[in-house]
Amino acid sequence: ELSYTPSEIEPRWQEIWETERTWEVGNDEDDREKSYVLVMLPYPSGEPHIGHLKVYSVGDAVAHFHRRAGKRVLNPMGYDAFGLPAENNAIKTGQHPRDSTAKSIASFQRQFREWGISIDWTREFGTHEPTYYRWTQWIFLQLFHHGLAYRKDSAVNWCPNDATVLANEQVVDGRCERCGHEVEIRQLEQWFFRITDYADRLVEDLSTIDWPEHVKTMQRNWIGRSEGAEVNFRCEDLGIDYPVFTTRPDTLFGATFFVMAPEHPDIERLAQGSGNEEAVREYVNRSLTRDKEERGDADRQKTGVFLGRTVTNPVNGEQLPMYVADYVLMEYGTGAIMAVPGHDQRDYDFATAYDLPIRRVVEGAPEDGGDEHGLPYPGDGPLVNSHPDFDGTPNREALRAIVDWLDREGKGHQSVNYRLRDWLLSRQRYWGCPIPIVHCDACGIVPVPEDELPVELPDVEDYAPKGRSPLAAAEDWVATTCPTCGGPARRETDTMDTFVDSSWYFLRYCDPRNDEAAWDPRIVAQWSPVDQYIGGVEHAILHLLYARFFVKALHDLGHVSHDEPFSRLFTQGMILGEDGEKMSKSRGNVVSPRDIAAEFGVDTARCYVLFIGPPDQDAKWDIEGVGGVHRFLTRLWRLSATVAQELPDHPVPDELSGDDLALMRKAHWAIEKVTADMAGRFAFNTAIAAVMELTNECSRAYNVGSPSPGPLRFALATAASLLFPFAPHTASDAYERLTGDRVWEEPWPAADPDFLDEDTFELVCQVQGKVRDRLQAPSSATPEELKALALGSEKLAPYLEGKTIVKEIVVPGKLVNIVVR
Ligand code: ANZ
Ligand code: ZN
Repeated sequence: ELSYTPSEIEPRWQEIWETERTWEVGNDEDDREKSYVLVMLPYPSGEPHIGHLKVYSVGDAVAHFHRRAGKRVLNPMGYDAFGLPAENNAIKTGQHPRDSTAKSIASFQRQFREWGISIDWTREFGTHEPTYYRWTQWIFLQLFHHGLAYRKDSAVNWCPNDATVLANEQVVDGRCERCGHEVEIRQLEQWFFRITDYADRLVEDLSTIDWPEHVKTMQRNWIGRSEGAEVNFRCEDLGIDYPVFTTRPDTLFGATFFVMAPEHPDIERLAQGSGNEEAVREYVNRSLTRDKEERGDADRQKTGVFLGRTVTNPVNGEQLPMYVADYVLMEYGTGAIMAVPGHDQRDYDFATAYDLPIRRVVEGAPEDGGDEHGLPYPGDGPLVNSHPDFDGTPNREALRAIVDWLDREGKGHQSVNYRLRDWLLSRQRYWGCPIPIVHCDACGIVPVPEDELPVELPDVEDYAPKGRSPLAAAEDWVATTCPTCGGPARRETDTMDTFVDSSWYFLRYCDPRNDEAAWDPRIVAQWSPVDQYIGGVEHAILHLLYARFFVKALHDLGHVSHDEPFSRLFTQGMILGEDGEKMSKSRGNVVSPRDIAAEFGVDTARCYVLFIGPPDQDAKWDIEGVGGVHRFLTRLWRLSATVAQELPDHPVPDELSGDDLALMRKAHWAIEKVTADMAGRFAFNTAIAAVMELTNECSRAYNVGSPSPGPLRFALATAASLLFPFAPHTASDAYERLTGDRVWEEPWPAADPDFLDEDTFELVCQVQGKVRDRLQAPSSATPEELKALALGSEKLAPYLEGKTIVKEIVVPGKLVNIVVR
């Protein structure tokens, strides 16, 4: 009895791939089409988990499929080694980040090899290596020289626990994305990338890439492009114009009050002398401690305080009372709004709470809700109660006319607003890429000359965060000379956000050992863009937006020729614990890929994480299912080994019948099914299921002893060949036993149409709209053929006799209706 022993099979094949450097690919083009298949690089903190196994199994299946489809595949690997996870892990375990990172990287490397992932190891790097971050610094300088990296004093998100600033993208529900601590607002000098310059293109170009719709929607919402107008409201008392941003200038005649954000710099001044100073000050102080998400929440009770002043509505001269209220945010628009309670829900809630007038200026009824007057009404319709020139005019038309009028009068203009803010990239942390800048008293901010890069991260004794960067303590390193005047200067001590490192690594993979430049543009052009990018949906906004921005900026600066990094994106779902909860140490439901591999073999683990369900969806771990997959691999391998040993190596005969024909048909059916599942929609689960079906047919045929050796060998070798992208070791072994060949050197199998059952459907045949027959029709039939089929039906004949056919209506794939007279 032959026994399936993954512990023997798997290392044997891994060694062949390793010593023969099977998965390496050079940069010399040949006549094959290129395919850049990339899985997001891991953060090396701790050990790889089951989610890693899944995502790299997905990537590997795609890479293998493309290779065997005749493409030249680039499938590299690296480590996103800087940043908070690595540093926090280091602080927790008391090791220097460099050591703990190196240890984690070694663990990832070992497991990638043990999993048999087909990586081109010659291109590997960690983003913390000076040979890499030298070029991260170089890119920073390119952006700096073109005004796309700048420093400014601003209110920033501060995590007191991690003692660092956070980008807006890293604040979730008012809390630090990493540690969950509540975020505070602090006023600090920080470095920014001018991503807002690219807001329009980042929205528009989404239409040029093949990404899941929900990811595009998340990016669109994050960028939050709004078209509207800026309109000036004058406070006559102070003689100051306060502009507001509105998407609805058509509702200007419905403005009944005016609201400013608590952070608005003029609040104190406005309240002065109103008799309301104390209440205003108290309200402002209270608001500052509330987080933004909560303030923006539509359902929250609206609060505010009267400022004791009015502004003039530019379209009708009405005096509108001014309020301070925390539902208006300082970061958006101008930090002040005109309130139109008749048509905006938040304004309506505020007006009801403070007994302010509500006026309808657009006709129409809301789809749901609204008060007894149908207000607030957010929709479109003709204007009312506005101005004789506009009343009766459709509001969208009036909107344009009103903006033109404002423009002519100098009281406003068309404007586009974005939710997106510039990318705050500086961090007061140790474990990151140093910002290549020095500060000189005489010359100010001076970039480090390119030939002095990299600015290496010095070793420090104490790398724990304490409010200023730990680098500030490395005095020898900080003290330097100014590249411009030669006088004494100080190095910038902040480091870069780790998202900077991962915004260009996919370019470096193309030309990873280049020490003259970040890359050779011709080599990058040859591989780019990434054809298939694979990773977690948690990166839908941050990483994917930043990388798109980098590529567009580098494109504009002439460093790359493409301007979208990832043509196609796949986001994989999570593997949940057996209890349906997210796997976590505290829940005790964590499954370790090493344990599973040790018990069942790597191929079982790989196959199972792909078989568990559609790979873009979350799925529950199920140990029974693991056993099922293991039995399937065992059956396939054993049968292959047995047949290879027992049965002669006959070719498939030309004339086939009975079980032989059935088995050949099944094999070709499986080829077609797996190919379609792989090429179209990443349906690895149904692809594996098809190989299981084919294997079962082979077993059945072998057990009843009916098929000839040729067809059985062919069907089994086909099963192994189709299984290869998912279980490469087992498949290679089975295939070699059956054919003597290496499966990865074989082209992807093609289904022979002669063996494919033609697809049919049920054709409904009607006369005068009444169903008279149902026939099986080939899916490929033309409308003419369908008509002919229906007209030939015996059941229709009595209804057609003696009649004249006036019309035949054909609905392909469904019915034929014959109209007679
Ligand atoms: C009058 C109006 C009437 C508005 C109406 C809406 C509906 P989006 O679409 O998200 O861009 N707004 C402007 N600045 C704001 C701020 N800093 N804080 C809170 N709200 C602000 O939203 C634009 C609308 O949000 C603007 O248009 C403004 O209210 C409000 F029937 O102006 B609107
Ligand atoms: Zn100087």
